[in-house]
Amino acid sequence: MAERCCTCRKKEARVHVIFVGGTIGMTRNEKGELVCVPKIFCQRLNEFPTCNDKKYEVEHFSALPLLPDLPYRVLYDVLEFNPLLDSSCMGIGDWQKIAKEVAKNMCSYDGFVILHGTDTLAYTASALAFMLENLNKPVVVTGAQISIFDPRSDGRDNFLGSLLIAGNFNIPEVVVFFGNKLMRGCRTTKVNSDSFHALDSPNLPPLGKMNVKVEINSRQIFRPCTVNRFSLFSDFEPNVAMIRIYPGITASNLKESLKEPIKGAVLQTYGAGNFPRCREELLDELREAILREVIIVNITQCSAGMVSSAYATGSVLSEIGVISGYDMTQEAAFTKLAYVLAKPEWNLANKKKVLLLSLRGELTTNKIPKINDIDLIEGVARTLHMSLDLEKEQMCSTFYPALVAAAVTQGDTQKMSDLKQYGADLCDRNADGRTALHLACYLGKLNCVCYLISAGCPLNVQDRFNRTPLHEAIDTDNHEVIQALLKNGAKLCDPPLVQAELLRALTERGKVKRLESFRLAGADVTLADRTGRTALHYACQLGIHEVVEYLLPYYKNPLLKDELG
Ligand code: ASN
Repeated sequence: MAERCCTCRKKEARVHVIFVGGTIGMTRNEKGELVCVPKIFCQRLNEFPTCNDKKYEVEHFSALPLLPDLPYRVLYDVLEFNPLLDSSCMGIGDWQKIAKEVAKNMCSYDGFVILHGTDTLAYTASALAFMLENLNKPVVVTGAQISIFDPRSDGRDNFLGSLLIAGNFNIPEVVVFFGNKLMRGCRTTKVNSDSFHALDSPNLPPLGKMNVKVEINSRQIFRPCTVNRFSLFSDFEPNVAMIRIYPGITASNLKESLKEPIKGAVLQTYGAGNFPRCREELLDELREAILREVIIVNITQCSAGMVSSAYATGSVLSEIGVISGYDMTQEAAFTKLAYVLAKPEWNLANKKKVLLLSLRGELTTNKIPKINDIDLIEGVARTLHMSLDLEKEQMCSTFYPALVAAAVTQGDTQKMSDLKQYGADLCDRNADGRTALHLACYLGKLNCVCYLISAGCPLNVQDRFNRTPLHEAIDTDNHEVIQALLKNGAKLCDPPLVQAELLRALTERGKVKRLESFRLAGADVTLADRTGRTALHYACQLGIHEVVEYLLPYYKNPLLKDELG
């Protein structure tokens, strides 16, 4: 469940609805044409009892009736854009306006619903997915094929379903809810101009369905492995072209589409990414544009599937430097390219690398999927016929610590990041109060230590023996690990007398390396114990030369040095 807004009453979720335009809220003019009329939507919304529980009044919010199978009653307010737009009139500026409205209200609501025309809804959903970085709340985009005010309309179900999803589920993504299906926003495309299933996600199964039951496939939810705070990046490169290859396309047409000031182009090729390889003059145009640092991304014209280098007609493109767009929709490819091109901190090479990555779950690479730990958990759940969320949760809390520990032992930060993405808490403590960071420090796995620190794991956490990760690093003489811990705020928390006792014990055993580890971690090797004697006293008394030699430079007090002779 999304972290509830602290101002909310228990069991209430607050959703901010942004009405941008589109058929969903249109009415007919005197000529019978569908048009957006300002203010009508909010006024007439009150006519629908399913969208408005009049008995439940809360400030300026409208309330949905409480549904038996969903935990939160959804309260919502509506902001209407001015002007209201048919989505075919929308562009980058409108995406930015929506994103800014979401970002401005991020802390005050549990979720967002964007009411939008269907024609370019998939473009807006993809653009928002990239702009809203490190999103941690649901942003549900929806619309309708028939106005919500017509006697027969898909708009009411789409609106209601979107509100329920935005208020009841922890889905940190921009999603599209349409025709009872919940889909990842940057995977959707408009597929039908007549059907109530106007939008689809051809290359990714739905994230959920609203039939008799509301079923959310939590494994499909994209959870970024980062602890970065939500931020808005609303710049887009406006000079991005979409070029569709067709039989007989001329070199001059292609040249025209790629000419200055174009900075990037989405190339829609045949089938699995095939290009007329025999047309050298077309390849020359692409080569020339790439030389001018134009980034070209290859996607398929087919309504489903991905580009690959199965055919020579496809591999020729990667040979000349065209980037694979894998199975991205045209909407995702276009908005991703415009987003990546606008990033000032990435140079050309980095932009090309980032384009090959899945930033918001918008693409599937053709790497062979391997059976992973998560499949193992799912498999066990299925075998044991576990269906209740509570049972699964209990099983995960048993499995995850062991899997995280195994990943640390293997020094596999990718696995740790996968586990985190699936819900493992990397800061979890076991029965002894020990964390993955204790283990990583003990094993000297510097990469895991750094990963866990960046994932926000507490540094000075004490297990039931009062040992911190720093103690583990000292006891295994992992100096690099000690330094990484200290640099990020770890502290030696033992009282001075305890430290002095330890110094004495190490001295008596001649442990020079451990003394150095202890000193590096912040211990003062000149500390005196209860009797006023220091490690150097004991080293001299016992005649342990290497320890005396090691300690002497740290004893700045010349009198003491003299006295010890
Ligand atoms: N032309 C409308 C729009 O995209 C279509 C719709 O919403 N169904 O705004």
